[in-house]
Amino acid sequence: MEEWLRFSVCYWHSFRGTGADPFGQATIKRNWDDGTETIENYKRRLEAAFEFFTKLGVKYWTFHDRDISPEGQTLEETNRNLDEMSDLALNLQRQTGVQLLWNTCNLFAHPRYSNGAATNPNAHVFAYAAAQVKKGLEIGQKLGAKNFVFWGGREGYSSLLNTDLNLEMSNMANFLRMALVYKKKIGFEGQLLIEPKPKEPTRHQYDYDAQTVMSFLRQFNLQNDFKLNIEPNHTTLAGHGYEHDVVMASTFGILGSIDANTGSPDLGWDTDQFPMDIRACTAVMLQVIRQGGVQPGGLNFDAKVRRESTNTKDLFIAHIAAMDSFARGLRNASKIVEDGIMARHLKERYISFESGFGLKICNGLTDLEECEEFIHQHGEPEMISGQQEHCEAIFNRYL
Ligand code: XLS
Ligand code: CA
Ligand code: CA
Repeated sequence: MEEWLRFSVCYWHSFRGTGADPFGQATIKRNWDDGTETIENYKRRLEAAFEFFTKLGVKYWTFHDRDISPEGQTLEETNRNLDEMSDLALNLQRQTGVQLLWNTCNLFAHPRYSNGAATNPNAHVFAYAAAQVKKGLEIGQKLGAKNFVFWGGREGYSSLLNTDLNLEMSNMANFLRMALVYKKKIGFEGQLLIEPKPKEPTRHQYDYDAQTVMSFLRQFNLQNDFKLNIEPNHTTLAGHGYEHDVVMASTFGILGSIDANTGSPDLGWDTDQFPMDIRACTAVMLQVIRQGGVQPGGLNFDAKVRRESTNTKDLFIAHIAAMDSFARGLRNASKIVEDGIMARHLKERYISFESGFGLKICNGLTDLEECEEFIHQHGEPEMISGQQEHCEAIFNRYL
């Protein structure tokens, strides 16, 4: 059971305290947090977080570098802060047994990254971001991270009038290649993940959705070294259904982890809400079962309680109820797989490709002339129902 449901708490949303949220949403002030940018406050916050993970019984956590330690005046000072804070994190991990699902670098909040990090028109900023990722990989290795995430919140454009698309995207590929080389050099074994998102905070982001990132990776020959961290709230922001990118990425063998949250279908932005929709959780777990689990990834709750949910208890309820939703999703999905009714339906729909001329098409053994000849012999195809409503009704029986 546990490996199917490898839950992780996102430190950013639940614990980083009163710092300004890059999306302008308020972060609730908690009683362990005095709101200062001091190392003492960062330590208190981290200790509270591990107490929370332990009470919750969750086995994994995730963070951005800047969530756990303050930025200094220079890179040296910033890295010293990070060394000190990651020492504490390592101790807390050892004491509690909580492991790091992934860490990542915040390459989007600081004003230096306003015009992008890896895709910045200024080479100096590119170098800064690269130095930050170098440190991030070292910290990931130190804390035994199972994965390392790249989320390109500023990698995109606000106007095409001042943007060299080709240069920016090839720089982004070089940036990722440099990270890959360094990861291998230091022996960091975590899986590298890219998290797609179409927009917000940038108007257009290059990592638009799963299919876009897959073709980018192939274009630059990086497809064997990166997988995707899919966040369904980003998927819906890209105009797709909730589970679309999970299914898409998984179908092509590149689903690495899931930031298991949801948006508000009536709103058009990234609300990062806790996943409470059993239908959606069932659809995701169905795909997770089909691919045999997402390890070394997991289900990370990249979600925040609503601004109005001000009790510490709300933080517990949110995580517990979200875990329960996925547990129910897993149960439903496993029943769907066990019964095999939906799988039989799917197989039946494509039965014409299993033999005869259909099999020839599948195997790439025919051509346009032969298809024309086939039509001359067989005429108009029979109309076959897609039976969507029937499938929806069957699916509903499991919820
Ligand atoms: C923001 C993203 C971010 C990534 C990590 O929308 O979800 O939190 O998961 O940088
Ligand atoms: Ca996310
Ligand atoms: Ca998000």
